Amino acid sequence: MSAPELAAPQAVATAHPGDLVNAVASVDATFLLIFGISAALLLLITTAMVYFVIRYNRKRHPIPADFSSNLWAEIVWTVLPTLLVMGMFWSGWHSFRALRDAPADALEIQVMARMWSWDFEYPGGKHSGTLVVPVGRPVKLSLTSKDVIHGFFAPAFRLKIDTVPGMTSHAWFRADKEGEYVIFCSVYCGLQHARMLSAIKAVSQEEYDRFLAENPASTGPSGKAVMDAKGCLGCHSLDGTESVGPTLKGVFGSTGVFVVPGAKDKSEKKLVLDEAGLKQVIMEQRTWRVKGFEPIMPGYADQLTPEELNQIIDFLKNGEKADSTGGATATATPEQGRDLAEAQGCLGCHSADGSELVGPSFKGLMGKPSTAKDKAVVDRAFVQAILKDPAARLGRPSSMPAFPDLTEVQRQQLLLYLESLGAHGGHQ
Ligand code: HEC
Ligand code: HEC
Ligand SMILES: [Cu+2]
Repeated sequence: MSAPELAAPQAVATAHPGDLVNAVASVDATFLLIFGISAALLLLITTAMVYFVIRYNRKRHPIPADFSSNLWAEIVWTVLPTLLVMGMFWSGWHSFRALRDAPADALEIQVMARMWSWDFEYPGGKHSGTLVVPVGRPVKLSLTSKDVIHGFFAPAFRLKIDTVPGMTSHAWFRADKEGEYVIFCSVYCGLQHARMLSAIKAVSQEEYDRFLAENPASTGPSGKAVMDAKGCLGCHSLDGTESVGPTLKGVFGSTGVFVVPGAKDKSEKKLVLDEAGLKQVIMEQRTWRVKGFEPIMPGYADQLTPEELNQIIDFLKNGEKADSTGGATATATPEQGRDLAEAQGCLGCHSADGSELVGPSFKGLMGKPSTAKDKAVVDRAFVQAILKDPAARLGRPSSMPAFPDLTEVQRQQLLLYLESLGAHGGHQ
């Protein structure tokens, strides 16, 4: 990654005649104007002062002149400063408007600040920790904060805006040159404030499109559509409520407890509902049934194509936001986990290299005794629990936030990532 540069983006062409002034140029012009006037006044006043000190010292001028008023002097020193101040105000107002009024065709991106990282959400629902934008296109930011007040500061675009919890503020900019521009947090927001860095990455439109497509957030929940069409949703909810059948929310990766209804043998059979398990449950004409439910679910062997089955499993696994482009089931990888840890802000508090930030480093964390009250070893179950409710798992309040909205697949990605950083005392 090349070092973020602070240079002003060049105005290559005014692709948007609507934004009369380029905001960056306008802010700079105001700055120069105010600086110029101040410098001129400083020079003028200092020169006059030195001149008067020499010209009118007591030796040369033993008897002071005595006069009570001078109409012209009063007019000049009232009117001139007023004009100067009004000129500065007019220029400032002009650039303020240029900074405020986003062009109507601007690309809208949601910005969420939190301790101690940035989250950018693009149209369509994709998230990232660095702000990727197409070059030449105006970008409108809607900014807010999850916890305390932060400040979005992108000097290259002369933007500095507070992000306030419970309030949405707006800003816009346009990168006219490809490159990377640094983002700081400008409001002191706690321990890791100084590390709350990110960047605006201005790329070509094609590269931006590719970036968005990399992990399409929701290109239509085709797995869900299949389930709707095949009637699954008549018996199964997706929101956690039980109906005729158990809810399918969070079913992927869970362990189902099955029995054979009416059989003398009351033994239970446990089945992990992963790809293979789900396939069995959905396709086979089963005698064993989820404990506590009626045996009314039909077998779907002759009703679902392998493609459709894949789409359903894909949906159950990844939810609506997952890739559903071709029924190819996405598998969790440590790299996805790393990206997610960055996007979710974990890496603002946890390092990957063994250094201590606010929280313990992820490096070698798995298998280590935790900081929890019961000193339990950090294993998969521990991480799952701490993500859901840190205070409950740790047995005391903590600055580690809860992540209740992660999907099962996302938690798997994070686990794989943690495991990829090695286990405590483990072999590497
Ligand atoms: C007529 C109602 C009905 C329909 C239609 C139906 N199911 Fe079911 N399903 C059930 C019932 C009842 C159970 C629990 C008893 C059992 O194991 O069959 C169940 C169990 C399941 C389970 C196991 C859940 C768990 O928590 O262990 C899965 C997965 C499942 N169904 C998926 C599907 C899919 C996918 C479809 C559509 C292709 C579908 N079902 C259609 C009624 C239905
Ligand atoms: C605002 C800072 C912050 C963020 C963001 C954060 N954590 Fe933590 N985390 C902590 C702190 C502090 C602890 C130590 C718990 C304590 O002692 O209070 C901790 C503890 C943990 C532990 C247990 C380690 C141990 O030894 O007890 C795990 C695992 C963990 N975090 C994972 C994550 C993951 C995964 C994410 C992102 C999804 C995340 N954290 C986001 C601050 C944070
Ligand atoms: Cu901050």
